[in-house]
Amino acid sequence: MRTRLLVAGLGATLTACVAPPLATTAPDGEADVEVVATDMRFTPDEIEVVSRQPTVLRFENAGGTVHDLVMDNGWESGEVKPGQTVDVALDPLANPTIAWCSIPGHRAAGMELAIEIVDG
Ligand SMILES: [Cu+2]
Repeated sequence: MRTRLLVAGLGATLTACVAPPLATTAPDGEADVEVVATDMRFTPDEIEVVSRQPTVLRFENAGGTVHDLVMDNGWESGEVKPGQTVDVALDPLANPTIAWCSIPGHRAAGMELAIEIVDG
């Protein structure tokens, strides 16, 4: 499987690539959707993405502990430290799904994010 995570800073060097980089980068450009993680929820707890389009999700951790986002298709944001904001590229999605925080206990405590699909 292709590596989807890059350390902050590498993203800028990849902008010349033909395919959009699937990368976690420091926020610099436009994000399509924004989610703020606190302890223990995502705000909003539901987002909409355009069907079959790549989406840039700005993920801010305003909580006091590490959080992340994962999906059952194997996608993961990587850990985001308290106070850190990253832009993460979501794979194109065709069906609604749920993302959640994989830190032990966090999903059970409420850290789920519903992802709804809208037509472009
Ligand atoms: Cu968490």
